[in-house]
Amino acid sequence: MGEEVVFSGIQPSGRIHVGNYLGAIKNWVKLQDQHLCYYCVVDYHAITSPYEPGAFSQAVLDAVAANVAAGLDPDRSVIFVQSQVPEHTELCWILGAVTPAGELQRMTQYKDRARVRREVVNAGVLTYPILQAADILAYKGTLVPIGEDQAQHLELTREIARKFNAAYGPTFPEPQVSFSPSPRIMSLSDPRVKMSKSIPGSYLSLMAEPAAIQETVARAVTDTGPTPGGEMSPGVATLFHLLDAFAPGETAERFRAAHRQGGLRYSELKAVLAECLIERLEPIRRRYRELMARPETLKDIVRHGTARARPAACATLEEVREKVGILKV
Ligand code: AQP
Repeated sequence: MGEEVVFSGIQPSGRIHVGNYLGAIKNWVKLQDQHLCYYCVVDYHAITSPYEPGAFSQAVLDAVAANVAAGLDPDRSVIFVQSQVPEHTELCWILGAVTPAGELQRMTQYKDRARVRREVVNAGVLTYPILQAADILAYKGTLVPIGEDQAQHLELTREIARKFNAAYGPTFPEPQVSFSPSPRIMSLSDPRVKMSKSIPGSYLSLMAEPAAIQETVARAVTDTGPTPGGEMSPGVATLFHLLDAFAPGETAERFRAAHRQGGLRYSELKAVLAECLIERLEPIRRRYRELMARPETLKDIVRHGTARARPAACATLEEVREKVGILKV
């Protein structure tokens, strides 16, 4: 086992998509061979966005199934659900006492939801990054594999760790970020924004059936007109990112050469990309279906992960409570 303690999380807030996979999960799978890895379905984060309570526990199991189907191994990695380890929320409260409120208001994700998406913003959206810091620091995480959209939150986690250490003595490492080669996959319907579970039409689900893959890829935005200097437009660049990730190298190179020569036919590119996606995602889809048919196995995975995560989080909390001066009777 390597020396890094890896922590990362995913929200059970919709269909897990190829952006989540290429930006995060694929990297998680690789890291589990070398390090102690904690991978968490962050359900308390997800309830800060509109959601369906009656379907929520199923959505959590669905996220567990998708991650295991994509290659996370419950024996090598600690796979668990945030709410099952209440030390995360307790640590969140304590860390809130060293977190500057102004920093929270500066977070792009908060500003985006408050202003751009015009949601009624609850306090949980504002304090979200403190809970994220608690998730990581409860395990004294040193390496955090995430997509680019989470980089600002991780920077705040580092600041919170520094502030806690300065106030109460050295306790937490400052976790480092780990980006995959595709840290930001853009939306298929609007390449100016990232692919996102909560934006219908923006994403391609990792579990999509062949017909849905063909349809989603066929609908993907390419060019809205000629690009200056024959540059690749953002929509076409996204298709090439997917091609690089899911097609054989020579296929991507053939289409790149066609683009350079001005002879790229988008319909052909999309058809080939869809075929590659169908083939490469088929084993994930099959494992996912098998797991979803066995809810008890999924619950066992969560129980097993919780039993491994909780002692580590409890040990950190005990140390933190003592340093902060909390009464022990
Ligand atoms: N488009 C993306 N490209 C690369 N990485 C991405 N991630 C998310 N979108 C992309 C990374 O996936 C991990 C899990 O994400 P999350 O579920 O915690 O939340 P998110 O980033 O907010 O994901 P979504 O899909 O956009 O969900 P909603 O719409 O619910 O907010 C993270 O490491 C993230 O960086």
